[in-house]
Parts: sequence; structure tokens; C-alpha cells
Amino acid sequence: MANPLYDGLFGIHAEKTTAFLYLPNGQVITHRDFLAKSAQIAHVTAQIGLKPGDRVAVQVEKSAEALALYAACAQAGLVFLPLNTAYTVDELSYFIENSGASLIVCDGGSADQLGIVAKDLNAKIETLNSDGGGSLMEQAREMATSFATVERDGDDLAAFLYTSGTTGRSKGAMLTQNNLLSNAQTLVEEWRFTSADVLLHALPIFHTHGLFVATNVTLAAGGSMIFLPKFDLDQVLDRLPEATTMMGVPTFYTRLLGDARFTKELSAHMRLFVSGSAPLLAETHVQFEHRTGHRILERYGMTETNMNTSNPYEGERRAGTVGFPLPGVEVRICDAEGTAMPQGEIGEIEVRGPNVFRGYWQMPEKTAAELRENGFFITGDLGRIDQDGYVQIVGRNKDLIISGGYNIYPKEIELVLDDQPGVLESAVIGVPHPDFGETVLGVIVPENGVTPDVESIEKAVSQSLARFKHPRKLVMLEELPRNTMGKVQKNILREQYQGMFTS
Ligand code: MLC
Ligand code: AMP
Repeated sequence: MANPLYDGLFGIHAEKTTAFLYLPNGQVITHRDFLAKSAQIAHVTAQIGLKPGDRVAVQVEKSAEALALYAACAQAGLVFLPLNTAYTVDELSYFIENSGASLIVCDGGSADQLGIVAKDLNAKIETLNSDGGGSLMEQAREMATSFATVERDGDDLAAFLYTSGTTGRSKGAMLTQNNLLSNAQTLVEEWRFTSADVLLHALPIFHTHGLFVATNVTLAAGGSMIFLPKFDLDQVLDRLPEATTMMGVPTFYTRLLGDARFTKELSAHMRLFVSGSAPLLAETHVQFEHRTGHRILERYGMTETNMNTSNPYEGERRAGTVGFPLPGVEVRICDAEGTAMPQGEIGEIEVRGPNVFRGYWQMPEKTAAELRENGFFITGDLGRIDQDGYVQIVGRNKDLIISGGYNIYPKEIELVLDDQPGVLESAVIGVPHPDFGETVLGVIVPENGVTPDVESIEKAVSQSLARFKHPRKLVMLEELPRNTMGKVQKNILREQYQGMFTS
């Protein structure tokens, strides 16, 4: 194949006049029209002078055009780098500089600020607005509707996704064409996707779940998507009867259950609800089945690996577990040295397979620390495999908070808090939250005799960090609990504040 990812997900539908995207305004985009649009965008990238392997940093609202830009990058052999729309200019500057992006595509509203970043870094900039307007599509509309697909190898890079780390510095996870394609094809089989499926798509398309799972699986199966801009409860309830499948983070399901309009009748046409990106509480699982008759299928994945395990389509979907390793994926439970532990014991989850990424962009040391020479990736998740082979995630060996499916690394927030006047030190922890699963709490130790100004601290945080990372509350403590080695005992803080948002 000339370009496995493009051919396998997009090219196969080139002549199909069947529906691909159902938009909220009633517009239906066929596979053929979608690919014509993406070919036009591919021409724009070529005209700008981008070459295969160049990075395209994208921070735009969810739209058919934004998705077509992903397809265009695949066809033109470019590396697609989607970025959370909540990121501040500070955060974006780092990603753009670190990746060496040649092109930035952003909303018209951020063009001025990002234009300065682009100029500094010698990158081109184009705009794409949520309604499809902006300079990218203005140029695209003048272009031919077919584009000669650029030849690529399965091991060539297809995407970078930035993921934070315990040191607070984000790392660009390099994903190859084969990483993405193999995982999508496996999931089509495992979850029985066909061209008859209509997926209710309410996830963002700048992360693995919404882009490489929901979208790629639908594409690989030749199905269609009801493409909503975001998770809006009313819209989801309204469109659910037309769908056959839905994928979401646990917050989607708890919000649905919190609404009396969500009934068995409303989901009668559905064949599958998938949950992932954060732990699904066993009680949500039970409540959901009770209300709808459907058992949510929980699976486990990561930015670096796409999907690793899944509960079975047929057979018992066991609450509190993430099911079995996917075909071709090896999962083992190890000690810190990488020695496999006996069945049933708790250790660190390691995974190996065609889904596992190539490494972190220009960070060989970080890559070596997490990706073993034998190909196993150290996930940082703690788990066990039960006697029936189900994988259970019991905790994390990494200082990470997952809020509504978004990963938040405390270090990044602590660095900002520690920098504020009157703050001696800080600790950021995750505490249970009824809507987001976990939320961020900042614990601040003031300098002797000083009362820090909370309002100005919050202002500083909001200038540098995306909204979803902001502590929902800041509390003051005289000192942080530490062990004999001087390490902050976050477990004690978590215990102390665990009821802050739930009771
Ligand atoms: C939005 N806010 C969040 C937030 N999302 N704060 C904390 N955590 C989040 N996840 C902010 C908003 O900016 C807003 O700020 C306030 O919280 C409440 O807004 P909302 O309207 O209730 O938020 P909403 O837009 O509904 O978003 C919630 C959400 C969304 C859960 C629908 O976050 C979402 O779609 N999450 C999915 C994330 C995802 O795709 N993860 C997959 C990662 S891939 P204010 O100022 O109004 O208070 C991965 C691998 C794998 O993990 O295995 O899949
Ligand atoms: P990300 O880096 O955003 O890809 O997030 C990956 C992390 O999300 C994993 O390392 C897990 O900690 C967590 N995760 C994903 N799916 C699940 C799940 N089903 N249950 C519990 N945690 C999950």
C-alpha cells in the first residue's frame, strides 16, 4: 500500500456517496464529499510548501473541516498534532516550539496572539473557525478535489499527541501510521463495528479517545457519526435515538444517568456504549444497566498506546475491570525492575504490541525510562490480572489526576503556585468529585507571617494554564506532611480532603 493509514481509513471510501457525518445543523456530509474537502486542504498544505514528515499544530473547534484537516495530513504525509482548545498561549507556545511545527492552524480568535508565536518560530499560520470559515478553507475551496496520496510507510509518523509528565514538562508521543491503523482495525473486529453503525460523537477530537478510537474505528468500518461539537446533555438525549453506538468518558454516563429523560426507550436503538479514559465506578455500571438494560463496555488505553484492553463484546463485561488484552497486545504485571509478577498480584502494568508508540519526540532519556528495550511500555498504572484473565486497574504509580477524562499532572500546577508571592511551597492533589470523577485541589503553605492573595494566585494560574487544570479550591496549611525522606505524603492530604466536593 502506498499510504497505509490514508488508504485504510479514508481512501477505501473515496467513491462512496453514503453518509459519513451528520452535523447539528442538519447537513449530511458523504464520504465522497468529505474526502474531496480533505484533498483540497492537502493541496493547500502543499502550496504552503509543507513536506512529508512536517508537523501541523492544530488548535481549532470541532467541525467537519477540522476532521478533514486530519485526513489531509494523512494523505499529504504530514504529522498531525491536535491541541486541546482550552490550552493557553503559554502552553501552546511550548508545544509549537518543541514539535518544530511548520504550520499552525488556529481559530480566527487566537490568530493575533498565535501569529506572534508563529513569527518567532518561523512557522506559517492559517485560520479555521468553528463554522468552517477562515483562511484555510478560503484557499481550499479553490483547489482540485483530488490529491495524489503521498507514499508513506507504516512505520512513518502520523501524529504527535502531547502528554504531560511528572516533571511538569510535556512530551510529544510519536504515533506511527501502523500504531493507529492496527488499533482501529482490531477494535472494529472486537466491537463488531460495521458500515451500518451510527456513532454518537460528543468527545473532543484532539485526544486519543475521540480521534483515534471513535473516529478511526468508524472510518475503518465505513460507518457514520452524529458529529456534535461537544457533550451537551440536551443534544445527546435528542440525537441518541438515531445512533447505534456511543463512546464516552465516565462523566458522560453519570450526566446521562442524572437526567430522568434518559430511559430504556431512548436507548433502545443502541447496540453498544463504550467507556474509557478514566475509571468507571462499579455503581455507575450497575445503575446504567438497571436504567437501560445495556452493560457499558469498559476498555483501557493511553495516549502512548491507543487501546490496550477491552471487556468482551460477547461474554461477561465485568464491572471494575478493563477486560482482556486486545488481540496482538501483550499485558504483563511487573515489579519496578520489569520482572513479571505471579498471577493475581498487584504491580505496574506494562504493554507491548503494534499499538505502542515510537517514543517521545526528541526526548531519548524519557523514552528509555518508559519504553523498555524489549518493547514493553511502562504505563505508570497499577493493576492485577484476576484468575479469569480480566485486567483490573487499582491505582497509579504516577502523580496524575484525571478530571472528566482530561489528564492533569500536579507538578505543572505546583510550579505555577510555588512561583507566587507569599507562597513557600504547594502540593496539588486529586480528590473525588461527583461530576468529574476527580478534581484538582491546591494546598498552599504560606511563607512565614504572610497571607498570600488567593485572587491574584488564581489570576496567575488562569494566565498560564488551561481552565480544566485550575484548582477548584485552594486551601492553606502551615506545613505539608512529609515522610522521613522528606517526600510530601500526598496520600495523607488526599485522605484529609477526600470529602471536600462529595459531602
Ligand atoms: C471542562 N471543564 C473542566 C473539564 N471540562 N474542568 C475539569 N475537568 C474537565 N474535564 C471546565 C469548563 O471549562 C468549565 O469551566 C467547567 O469546567 C464546567 O463546564 P462544563 O460545561 O460542565 O464542562 P463541559 O464542557 O461539559 O466538559 C466536561 C466534559 C469534557 C467531561 C464533557 O471535559 C469532555 O468532553 N471530556 C472528555 C475528555 C476526553 O476526551 N478524554 C480522552 C483523553 S484520551 P468554568 O469556567 O465554566 O467553571 C485518553 C486515552 C483513553 O485518556 O484511554 O481514552
Ligand atoms: P492519557 O495519557 O490521557 O492517554 O490517559 C491515559 C490514562 O488514563 C491511563 O494511563 C489510565 O491511568 C487512565 N485510563 C484510561 N482508561 C481507563 C479506564 N478504563 N480505567 C481507569 N483508568 C483509565
